[in-house]
Amino acid sequence: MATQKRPLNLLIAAPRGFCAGVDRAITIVELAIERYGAPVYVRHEIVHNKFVVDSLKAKGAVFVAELDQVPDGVPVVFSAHGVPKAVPAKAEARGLNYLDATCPLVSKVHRQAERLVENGRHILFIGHAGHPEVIGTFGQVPEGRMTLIETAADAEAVMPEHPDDIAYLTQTTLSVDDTAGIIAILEKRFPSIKGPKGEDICYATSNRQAAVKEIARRCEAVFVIGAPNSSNSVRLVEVAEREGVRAKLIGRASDIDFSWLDGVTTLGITAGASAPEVLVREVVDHLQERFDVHEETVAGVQERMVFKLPRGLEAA
Ligand code: 2E4
Ligand code: SF4
Repeated sequence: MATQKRPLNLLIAAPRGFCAGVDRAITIVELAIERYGAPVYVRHEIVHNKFVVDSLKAKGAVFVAELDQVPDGVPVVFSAHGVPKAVPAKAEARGLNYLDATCPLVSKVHRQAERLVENGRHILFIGHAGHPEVIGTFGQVPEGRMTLIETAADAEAVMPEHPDDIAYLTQTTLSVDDTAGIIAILEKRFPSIKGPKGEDICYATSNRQAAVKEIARRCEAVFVIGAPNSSNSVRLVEVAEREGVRAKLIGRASDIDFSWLDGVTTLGITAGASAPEVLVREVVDHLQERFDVHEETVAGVQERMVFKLPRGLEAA
Protein backbone atom coordinates (compact mmCIF):
# COMPACT_ATOMS: atom_id res chain seq x y z
CA MET A 1 0.00 0.00 0.00
CA ALA A 2 1.41 3.39 -0.95
CA THR A 3 2.23 5.52 2.06
CA GLN A 4 1.08 9.11 2.44
CA LYS A 5 3.72 9.83 5.04
CA ARG A 6 6.38 12.46 4.35
CA PRO A 7 9.93 11.06 4.14
CA LEU A 8 12.31 11.84 7.03
CA ASN A 9 15.96 10.81 7.14
CA LEU A 10 17.29 9.97 10.59
CA LEU A 11 21.00 10.13 11.33
CA ILE A 12 21.66 8.37 14.60
CA ALA A 13 24.96 9.21 16.28
CA ALA A 14 27.31 6.57 17.61
CA PRO A 15 28.58 6.43 20.27
CA ARG A 16 25.57 7.76 22.20
CA GLY A 17 23.79 6.98 25.45
CA PHE A 18 25.10 4.98 28.38
CA CYS A 19 28.79 5.18 29.24
CA ALA A 20 30.71 2.71 31.40
CA GLY A 21 30.30 4.86 34.53
CA VAL A 22 26.52 4.98 34.18
CA ASP A 23 26.29 1.25 33.49
CA ARG A 24 28.32 0.56 36.60
CA ALA A 25 26.32 2.94 38.81
CA ILE A 26 22.96 1.42 37.81
CA THR A 27 24.34 -2.11 38.27
CA ILE A 28 25.51 -1.19 41.78
CA VAL A 29 21.97 -0.17 42.78
CA GLU A 30 20.45 -3.30 41.20
CA LEU A 31 22.96 -5.63 42.86
CA ALA A 32 22.53 -3.89 46.22
CA ILE A 33 18.76 -4.50 46.04
CA GLU A 34 19.40 -8.16 45.12
CA ARG A 35 21.88 -8.66 47.91
CA TYR A 36 20.34 -6.67 50.77
CA GLY A 37 16.70 -6.54 49.71
CA ALA A 38 14.54 -3.42 49.31
CA PRO A 39 14.66 -0.69 50.27
CA VAL A 40 18.11 0.47 49.19
CA TYR A 41 18.53 4.23 49.57
CA VAL A 42 20.31 6.30 46.92
CA ARG A 43 21.70 9.74 47.70
CA HIS A 44 20.88 12.00 44.71
CA GLU A 45 19.62 10.67 41.34
CA ILE A 46 21.98 7.77 40.59
CA VAL A 47 22.35 9.37 37.13
CA HIS A 48 20.42 12.36 35.80
CA ASN A 49 17.61 10.49 34.08
CA LYS A 50 14.00 10.20 35.23
CA PHE A 51 13.39 6.95 33.33
CA VAL A 52 16.38 5.30 35.04
CA VAL A 53 15.39 6.65 38.45
CA ASP A 54 11.76 5.52 38.05
CA SER A 55 12.85 2.03 36.89
CA LEU A 56 15.05 1.66 39.98
CA LYS A 57 12.28 2.98 42.25
CA ALA A 58 10.04 0.23 40.88
CA LYS A 59 12.70 -2.30 41.94
CA GLY A 60 12.93 -0.94 45.48
CA ALA A 61 15.34 2.01 45.41
CA VAL A 62 14.46 5.12 47.42
CA PHE A 63 16.02 8.38 46.27
CA VAL A 64 16.88 11.13 48.75
CA ALA A 65 18.77 14.41 48.51
CA GLU A 66 20.81 14.07 51.70
CA LEU A 67 22.25 11.39 53.95
CA ASP A 68 20.15 12.68 56.88
CA GLN A 69 17.09 11.27 55.11
CA VAL A 70 18.50 7.73 55.17
CA PRO A 71 17.17 5.71 58.13
CA ASP A 72 19.64 3.79 60.30
CA GLY A 73 20.32 0.22 59.29
CA VAL A 74 19.56 0.45 55.54
CA PRO A 75 22.18 0.44 52.78
CA VAL A 76 22.82 3.65 50.86
CA VAL A 77 24.42 4.20 47.45
CA PHE A 78 26.22 7.44 46.48
CA SER A 79 25.47 8.62 42.93
CA ALA A 80 27.81 8.45 39.91
CA HIS A 81 28.62 12.17 40.22
CA GLY A 82 30.64 11.73 43.43
CA VAL A 83 30.26 13.16 46.93
CA PRO A 84 32.27 15.45 49.22
CA LYS A 85 34.49 13.56 51.68
CA ALA A 86 32.19 14.58 54.51
CA VAL A 87 29.43 12.30 53.15
CA PRO A 88 31.15 8.89 53.51
CA ALA A 89 32.64 10.16 56.77
CA LYS A 90 29.14 10.87 58.13
CA ALA A 91 27.90 7.50 56.84
CA GLU A 92 30.74 5.76 58.67
CA ALA A 93 30.09 7.67 61.86
CA ARG A 94 26.47 6.45 61.72
CA GLY A 95 27.56 2.88 60.97
CA LEU A 96 25.69 2.89 57.64
CA ASN A 97 26.48 0.32 54.99
CA TYR A 98 27.32 2.53 52.01
CA LEU A 99 28.23 1.71 48.42
CA ASP A 100 30.02 4.30 46.34
CA ALA A 101 28.82 4.46 42.71
CA THR A 102 31.05 7.46 41.90
CA CYS A 103 32.39 6.99 38.37
CA PRO A 104 36.05 5.91 38.58
CA LEU A 105 36.91 8.78 36.22
CA VAL A 106 35.40 11.27 38.68
CA SER A 107 37.24 9.56 41.57
CA LYS A 108 40.46 9.99 39.60
CA VAL A 109 39.91 13.77 39.55
CA HIS A 110 39.19 13.65 43.31
CA ARG A 111 42.56 12.00 43.94
CA GLN A 112 44.37 14.50 41.68
CA ALA A 113 42.77 17.36 43.64
CA GLU A 114 43.88 15.91 46.95
CA ARG A 115 47.43 15.35 45.74
CA LEU A 116 47.80 18.84 44.23
CA VAL A 117 46.63 20.49 47.43
CA GLU A 118 48.96 18.27 49.51
CA ASN A 119 51.77 19.56 47.30
CA GLY A 120 50.83 23.13 48.12
CA ARG A 121 49.01 24.12 44.96
CA HIS A 122 45.83 26.14 44.71
CA ILE A 123 43.41 24.61 42.19
CA LEU A 124 41.46 26.46 39.54
CA PHE A 125 38.58 24.10 38.88
CA ILE A 126 36.84 24.47 35.52
CA GLY A 127 33.20 23.47 35.91
CA HIS A 128 29.60 24.54 36.40
CA ALA A 129 28.48 26.05 39.72
CA GLY A 130 26.06 23.95 41.73
CA HIS A 131 26.56 20.72 39.77
CA PRO A 132 26.87 17.71 42.12
CA GLU A 133 30.18 16.64 40.57
CA VAL A 134 31.62 20.11 41.27
CA ILE A 135 30.31 20.04 44.85
CA GLY A 136 31.84 16.57 45.29
CA THR A 137 35.22 17.58 43.91
CA PHE A 138 35.37 20.79 45.98
CA GLY A 139 34.61 18.58 48.98
CA GLN A 140 37.85 16.63 48.52
CA VAL A 141 40.04 19.51 49.71
CA PRO A 142 39.90 21.99 52.60
CA GLU A 143 37.80 25.09 52.00
CA GLY A 144 39.57 27.91 50.18
CA ARG A 145 41.99 25.66 48.26
CA MET A 146 39.94 25.59 45.06
CA THR A 147 38.44 28.36 42.92
CA LEU A 148 35.68 27.76 40.39
CA ILE A 149 36.24 28.91 36.82
CA GLU A 150 33.03 28.74 34.80
CA THR A 151 33.82 30.88 31.77
CA ALA A 152 36.61 32.38 29.67
CA ALA A 153 35.86 35.69 31.43
CA ASP A 154 36.49 34.01 34.80
CA ALA A 155 39.83 32.71 33.47
CA GLU A 156 40.76 36.23 32.39
CA ALA A 157 39.78 37.74 35.73
CA VAL A 158 41.03 35.25 38.31
CA MET A 159 43.80 36.59 40.59
CA PRO A 160 45.40 33.73 42.53
CA GLU A 161 47.36 34.71 45.63
CA HIS A 162 50.41 32.66 44.56
CA PRO A 163 50.28 32.47 40.74
CA ASP A 164 53.35 30.21 40.60
CA ASP A 165 51.73 27.53 42.75
CA ILE A 166 48.51 26.82 40.92
CA ALA A 167 47.01 23.95 38.96
CA TYR A 168 43.81 23.36 37.05
CA LEU A 169 41.42 20.42 36.92
CA THR A 170 38.06 20.08 35.18
CA GLN A 171 34.61 18.56 35.50
CA THR A 172 34.35 15.39 33.38
CA THR A 173 31.38 16.46 31.25
CA LEU A 174 32.40 19.86 29.88
CA SER A 175 32.43 21.12 26.31
CA VAL A 176 35.74 20.00 24.80
CA ASP A 177 36.01 23.18 22.70
CA ASP A 178 35.04 25.70 25.41
CA THR A 179 37.37 24.05 27.91
CA ALA A 180 40.31 24.16 25.48
CA GLY A 181 39.68 27.92 25.18
CA ILE A 182 39.60 28.41 28.95
CA ILE A 183 42.78 26.34 29.46
CA ALA A 184 44.56 28.36 26.75
CA ILE A 185 43.78 31.57 28.66
CA LEU A 186 45.02 30.11 31.95
CA GLU A 187 48.22 28.78 30.38
CA LYS A 188 48.92 32.13 28.76
CA ARG A 189 48.32 34.08 31.98
CA PHE A 190 50.08 31.55 34.27
CA PRO A 191 52.84 29.78 32.33
CA SER A 192 53.79 27.57 35.30
CA ILE A 193 50.25 26.30 35.88
CA LYS A 194 50.09 22.52 36.29
CA GLY A 195 47.46 20.59 34.35
CA PRO A 196 46.14 17.05 34.52
CA LYS A 197 48.24 14.38 32.80
CA GLY A 198 45.57 13.03 30.51
CA GLU A 199 42.19 14.67 30.12
CA ASP A 200 39.69 15.32 32.89
CA ILE A 201 36.92 15.51 30.31
CA CYS A 202 36.13 11.82 30.00
CA TYR A 203 36.27 9.57 26.97
CA ALA A 204 32.44 9.26 26.84
CA THR A 205 31.89 13.02 26.91
CA SER A 206 34.41 13.73 24.15
CA ASN A 207 33.30 10.78 21.98
CA ARG A 208 29.62 11.84 22.18
CA GLN A 209 30.52 15.43 21.29
CA ALA A 210 32.59 14.30 18.29
CA ALA A 211 29.73 12.02 17.16
CA VAL A 212 27.06 14.71 17.38
CA LYS A 213 29.31 17.10 15.41
CA GLU A 214 29.57 14.47 12.71
CA ILE A 215 25.78 14.11 12.28
CA ALA A 216 25.06 17.83 12.76
CA ARG A 217 27.05 18.57 9.61
CA ARG A 218 24.54 16.54 7.63
CA CYS A 219 21.17 17.53 9.13
CA GLU A 220 18.90 20.51 9.77
CA ALA A 221 17.87 19.63 13.32
CA VAL A 222 19.07 17.39 16.14
CA PHE A 223 17.25 15.78 19.05
CA VAL A 224 19.37 15.09 22.12
CA ILE A 225 17.71 12.63 24.49
CA GLY A 226 18.61 13.63 28.02
CA ALA A 227 17.58 15.63 31.08
CA PRO A 228 17.94 19.37 31.67
CA ASN A 229 20.11 18.69 34.75
CA SER A 230 22.40 16.37 32.78
CA SER A 231 25.56 18.36 32.09
CA ASN A 232 26.88 16.07 29.35
CA SER A 233 23.50 16.07 27.56
CA VAL A 234 23.15 19.86 27.63
CA ARG A 235 26.70 20.09 26.20
CA LEU A 236 25.58 17.91 23.27
CA VAL A 237 22.81 20.42 22.47
CA GLU A 238 25.35 23.27 22.52
CA VAL A 239 27.81 21.39 20.32
CA ALA A 240 25.08 20.68 17.74
CA GLU A 241 23.95 24.32 17.78
CA ARG A 242 27.51 25.48 17.19
CA GLU A 243 27.54 23.38 14.05
CA GLY A 244 24.67 25.58 12.87
CA VAL A 245 21.67 23.31 13.39
CA ARG A 246 18.60 23.62 15.58
CA ALA A 247 18.94 21.31 18.57
CA LYS A 248 16.35 20.24 21.14
CA LEU A 249 16.83 18.44 24.43
CA ILE A 250 14.01 15.94 24.91
CA GLY A 251 13.34 13.62 27.83
CA ARG A 252 11.53 11.04 25.73
CA ALA A 253 9.23 10.56 22.71
CA SER A 254 6.19 12.20 24.30
CA ASP A 255 8.10 15.52 24.50
CA ILE A 256 8.25 15.77 20.71
CA ASP A 257 6.18 18.48 19.07
CA PHE A 258 5.96 17.46 15.41
CA SER A 259 5.72 21.11 14.33
CA TRP A 260 9.44 21.41 15.26
CA LEU A 261 10.10 19.21 12.25
CA ASP A 262 8.35 21.41 9.68
CA GLY A 263 10.78 21.80 6.80
CA VAL A 264 13.25 19.28 8.25
CA THR A 265 14.27 16.54 5.82
CA THR A 266 17.19 15.12 7.83
CA LEU A 267 17.02 14.87 11.61
CA GLY A 268 19.93 13.85 13.84
CA ILE A 269 19.40 11.87 17.04
CA THR A 270 21.78 11.32 19.92
CA ALA A 271 21.51 10.59 23.64
CA GLY A 272 23.43 11.76 26.69
CA ALA A 273 25.49 9.36 28.80
CA SER A 274 22.62 8.89 31.27
CA ALA A 275 19.88 8.22 28.68
CA PRO A 276 19.00 4.55 28.04
CA GLU A 277 18.83 3.13 24.52
CA VAL A 278 15.12 2.20 24.95
CA LEU A 279 14.37 5.92 24.86
CA VAL A 280 16.19 6.25 21.52
CA ARG A 281 14.12 3.37 20.11
CA GLU A 282 10.96 4.95 21.52
CA VAL A 283 11.76 8.24 19.73
CA VAL A 284 12.45 6.46 16.42
CA ASP A 285 9.21 4.44 16.73
CA HIS A 286 7.25 7.61 17.51
CA LEU A 287 8.69 9.37 14.44
CA GLN A 288 7.80 6.33 12.34
CA GLU A 289 4.12 6.82 13.21
CA ARG A 290 4.18 10.22 11.49
CA PHE A 291 6.95 9.98 8.87
CA ASP A 292 8.31 7.57 6.31
CA VAL A 293 11.56 7.15 8.21
CA HIS A 294 14.90 6.20 6.70
CA GLU A 295 17.33 5.36 9.48
CA GLU A 296 21.13 5.50 9.29
CA THR A 297 23.60 5.05 12.13
CA VAL A 298 26.69 7.22 11.74
CA ALA A 299 29.38 5.27 13.54
CA GLY A 300 32.34 7.02 15.13
CA VAL A 301 34.86 5.46 17.50
CA GLN A 302 34.03 2.15 19.17
CA GLU A 303 33.93 2.21 22.96
CA ARG A 304 35.12 -0.79 24.94
CA MET A 305 35.43 0.73 28.39
CA VAL A 306 34.09 -1.36 31.27
CA PHE A 307 34.61 -0.46 34.94
CA LYS A 308 34.97 -2.97 37.75
CA LEU A 309 32.29 -3.11 40.43
CA PRO A 310 33.23 -2.14 43.98
CA ARG A 311 34.75 -4.99 45.98
CA GLY A 312 32.07 -6.90 47.80
CA LEU A 313 29.47 -6.55 45.06
CA GLU A 314 31.55 -8.33 42.40
CA ALA A 315 30.62 -11.76 43.69
CA ALA A 316 26.92 -10.91 43.98
C1 2E4 B 1 28.74 11.18 36.58
C2 2E4 B 1 29.68 11.90 35.90
O1 2E4 B 1 27.43 15.00 35.06
P1 2E4 B 1 26.15 14.88 34.28
O2 2E4 B 1 25.16 15.93 34.73
O3 2E4 B 1 26.37 14.86 32.82
O4 2E4 B 1 25.57 13.47 34.75
P2 2E4 B 1 24.55 12.44 34.09
O5 2E4 B 1 23.96 11.69 35.23
O6 2E4 B 1 23.65 13.06 33.13
O7 2E4 B 1 25.50 11.49 33.26
C3 2E4 B 1 26.26 10.50 33.87
C4 2E4 B 1 27.44 11.03 34.60
C5 2E4 B 1 27.62 10.74 35.92
C6 2E4 B 1 28.37 11.78 33.99
N1 2E4 B 1 29.49 12.16 34.61
FE1 SF4 C 1 32.16 8.49 34.03
FE2 SF4 C 1 32.38 9.94 31.83
FE3 SF4 C 1 30.27 8.42 32.19
FE4 SF4 C 1 30.62 10.59 33.65
S1 SF4 C 1 30.26 10.52 31.46
S2 SF4 C 1 29.96 8.60 34.37
S3 SF4 C 1 32.84 10.60 33.90
S4 SF4 C 1 32.40 7.70 31.97
